[in-house]
Amino acid sequence: MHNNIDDLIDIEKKAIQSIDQATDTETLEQLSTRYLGRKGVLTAFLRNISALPEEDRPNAGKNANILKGKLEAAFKSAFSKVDRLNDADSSGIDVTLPGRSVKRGNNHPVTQVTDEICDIFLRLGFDIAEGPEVETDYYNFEALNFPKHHPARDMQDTFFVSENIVLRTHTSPSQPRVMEKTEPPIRIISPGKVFRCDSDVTHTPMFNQVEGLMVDENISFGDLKGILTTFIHQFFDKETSLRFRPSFFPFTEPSAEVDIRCVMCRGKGCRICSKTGWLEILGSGMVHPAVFENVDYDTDKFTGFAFGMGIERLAMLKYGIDDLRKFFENDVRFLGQF
Ligand code: 2U9
Repeated sequence: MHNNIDDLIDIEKKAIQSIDQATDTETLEQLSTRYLGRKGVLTAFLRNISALPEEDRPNAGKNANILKGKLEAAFKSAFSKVDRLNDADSSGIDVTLPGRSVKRGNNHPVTQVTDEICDIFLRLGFDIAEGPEVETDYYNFEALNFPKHHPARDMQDTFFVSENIVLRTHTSPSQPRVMEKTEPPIRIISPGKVFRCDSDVTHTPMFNQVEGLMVDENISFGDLKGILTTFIHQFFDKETSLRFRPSFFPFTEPSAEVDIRCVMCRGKGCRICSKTGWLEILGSGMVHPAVFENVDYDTDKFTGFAFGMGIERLAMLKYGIDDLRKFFENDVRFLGQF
């Protein structure tokens, strides 16, 4: 029977050695029962303390309890070591290795540029008005003053679903829908996909637009210039030079296209700006009175301006992208750069 300090040292030596050598849970459980169990070696030592001479009892008890603590700690760490080894063995995965970092995705550059444009106009007090991609001929053409035989209405330019239903060729039709239900003042922008029967190096059958509209009393061409200049300075750079060039659209009169100084050659003339030094970036104008009459707005009281821009084109100019098709190829090496 164990009953003195040498016995304790002996128990410790043997126990620690066996614990270190154990490679599975079962062996460790057996060892734990052998040393710490009810009928275990250490328990027996503690029971026998009463048989020791009185002066040896306190030391023997203290040392036995210290050893008990040591063995409990040794078993705890041995069990967790064996667990880790087992996990790695059975699944083929070493859970102690650091994890692989997960690549984060990002929004498509067209979505990012749309959001950026919308944010600028939201800060200028505009609301977002979205509408259907499959539109009636009425909202897509008639309400916006397209004459009956306008070339845009031709099957060569428009995808017809049926005689009176088209895939919208611009996002402006969302706007007479709002105007029919809302009295001025209104300030809205309409982002979204549009569809045109056109496909070559610089045209895709689907692309994205943002069209805008502001109507109130006393809205002038000066307001149009102010809002669009602010937009361009925020979207590109506050030093960007721009010009308003007369143009024509059925839904605006007078109409103007807006050019910025070429972002590539800064006005010297290059391939991108066809040697003109200028790049066309959006169309605009004062809303044609015929459009107001279609939505029952009082043309003596209200005036307004409208504008429209192609998102892919703006994204190409802002980021120096040379090929429109890159937006539609879904190559992560391209998309991941934004
Ligand atoms: C209403 C009245 C008028 C919206 C406008 C443009 C000029 C324009 C094009 C730019 C490039 C489309 O993507 S693009 O091909 N848009 O030039 N859009 S004014 O005029 C409206 C809108 C709504 C009620």
